[in-house]
Amino acid sequence: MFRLFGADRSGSAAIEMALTLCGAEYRLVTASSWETGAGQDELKRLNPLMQVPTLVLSDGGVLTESAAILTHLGLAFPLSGLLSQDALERAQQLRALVYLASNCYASIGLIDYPERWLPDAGPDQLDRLVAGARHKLHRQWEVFSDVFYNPIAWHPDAPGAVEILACVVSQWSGAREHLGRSRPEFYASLEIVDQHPAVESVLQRHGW
Ligand SMILES: N[C@@H](CCC(=O)N[C@@H](CS)C(=O)NCC(=O)O)C(=O)O
Repeated sequence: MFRLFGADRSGSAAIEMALTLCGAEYRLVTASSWETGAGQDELKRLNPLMQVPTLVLSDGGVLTESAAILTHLGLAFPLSGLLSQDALERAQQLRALVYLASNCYASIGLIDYPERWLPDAGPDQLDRLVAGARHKLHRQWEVFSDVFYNPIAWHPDAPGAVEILACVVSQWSGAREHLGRSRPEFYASLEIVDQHPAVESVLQRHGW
């Protein structure tokens, strides 16, 4: 039994989708840095960054970082389809997962909390930083589409770790709308991912 620390409309949605594909039992603990409540102290103890998703494994081990969690689940549940059994295809999937986490997801952290990067800045400077990060985020999504929207790395009809993480992270900061304009074919393929039963039910639960 896994325990997943998460919050509505957060990255924990991707791990809910993955656990569903694994057929794994899990208990959801609602907790985050922005909602005070019973779970917050435990989240802070498990993950000093107080970020979600944070996953507690059956032996009590703690996993953070979406790309690491999805990779672990893909390896631990080979029949889930989260990761390919083909080594070369899997290599591209690992590249795509790390790309999403270190580029697109990281930009969201900057957009949500610009004061962590510029603690002494005034509102105008923070607004400029957010606008710049948002522009960079949209460019990062264009590059994701240009590099990974191909038959080796991208399988919208049978979503795995990459499609799931892309589906969730693209919900934020106008990424979907931007892709709809700049990369319409990739955007349409994200909508196919959205319709997979394991994905759709979680999207609905999160109000997306
Ligand atoms: N590098 C982490 C980022 C996780 C993250 O930033 N999660 C957000 C929610 S989507 C969060 O908990 N932010 C709260 C905070 O940083 O205080 C990952 O890939 O999982």
